[in-house]
Amino acid sequence: MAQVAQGEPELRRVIDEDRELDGVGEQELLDLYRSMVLLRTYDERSLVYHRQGRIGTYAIFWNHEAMQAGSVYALADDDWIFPSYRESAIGLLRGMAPSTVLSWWRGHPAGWWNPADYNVASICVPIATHVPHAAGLAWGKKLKGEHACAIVYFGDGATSEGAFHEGANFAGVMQAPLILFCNNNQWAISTPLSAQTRAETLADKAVGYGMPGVRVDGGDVLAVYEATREAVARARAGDGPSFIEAVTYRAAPHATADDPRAYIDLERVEEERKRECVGRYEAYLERLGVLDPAHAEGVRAEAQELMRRGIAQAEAEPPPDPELLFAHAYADPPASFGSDLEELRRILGGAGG
Ligand SMILES: Cc1ncc(C[n+]2csc(CCOP(=O)(O)OP(=O)(O)O)c2C)c(N)n1
Ligand SMILES: [Mg+2]
Repeated sequence: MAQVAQGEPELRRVIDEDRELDGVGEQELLDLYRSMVLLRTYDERSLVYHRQGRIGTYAIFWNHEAMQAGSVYALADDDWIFPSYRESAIGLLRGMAPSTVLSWWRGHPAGWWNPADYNVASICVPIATHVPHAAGLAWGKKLKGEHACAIVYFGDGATSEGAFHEGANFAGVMQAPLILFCNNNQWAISTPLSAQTRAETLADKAVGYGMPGVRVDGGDVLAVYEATREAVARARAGDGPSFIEAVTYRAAPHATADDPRAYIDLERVEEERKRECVGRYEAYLERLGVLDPAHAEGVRAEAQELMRRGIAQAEAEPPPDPELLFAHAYADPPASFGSDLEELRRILGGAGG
């Protein structure tokens, strides 16, 4: 059966094996730690902001930080990132302000950015539809003779979508410099992996597209980094796309609107929460003598402060003009738009601007 357990031997690991990676010294280890703490803090604060009514529905990514930080660390700044909603805050690792991502979750236009400013595409909510976009961009890089590659993030559920197959096949056929990064958290809202596929592993799907597939422990930031670094090297060498299956288990609700107690294995969640990825990495760094409590506290305090400023900035944005709801859709807008907008302004009154 396709259901996979974290203890399975074929998952690539670094932390639990106490391996050290070539080219990864103290500074690199601490950079990765800072990225993970930034993401963890973003996520935990966002849940609080949601409960306080300060942001809308939010897709929690608690315990997905190793997958996001480890993979982005293997990229160069001119490589492109195509996130799904689960990676909403990944732009922070490219210097995007927290207020931008918080504004996105507030449904405010200040949450839109120009993808070319960060080489980070828009956050994709329709499952897997960004996979062909990423494949196309990567192919374009190849056609232009540029050395940059692209990475696209999606979940286990996305592998059942047509767009995933189209994008993967296209990347394979065109030998596009693309990394297909699957966060296999074993749930697509309430649909378990066992109902998603009869394939033994998701990485097996790579064979059908003529690309290598690798399975890593998604809670091990260094294993993720190592696998992505290899995929990036392949892409740059002109050897085409790679598929990475990062295996984890969703340790939080799908999103703030979800109550997983109706379907999830709560004992398993409890186990996963004990083995969460930031704590595992901290313990590894402490074993190596690279991280001490004062340094860790400093990194956490810096991230907390960034978030405090981020939410204040997002909340200070003036209300958006309702006209934006109608803009950018038609070259010649239908006549009814004018009266619709007038009605909307009337309903919103002073509140809508
Ligand atoms: C095309 C499409 N169909 C359905 C949905 C509703 N939906 C939102 S999240 C989700 C589950 C996706 O699961 P997975 O791909 O495993 O990603 P995860 O949320 O676990 O990161 C679904 C079905 C959607 N957003 N887009
Ligand atoms: Mg999933």
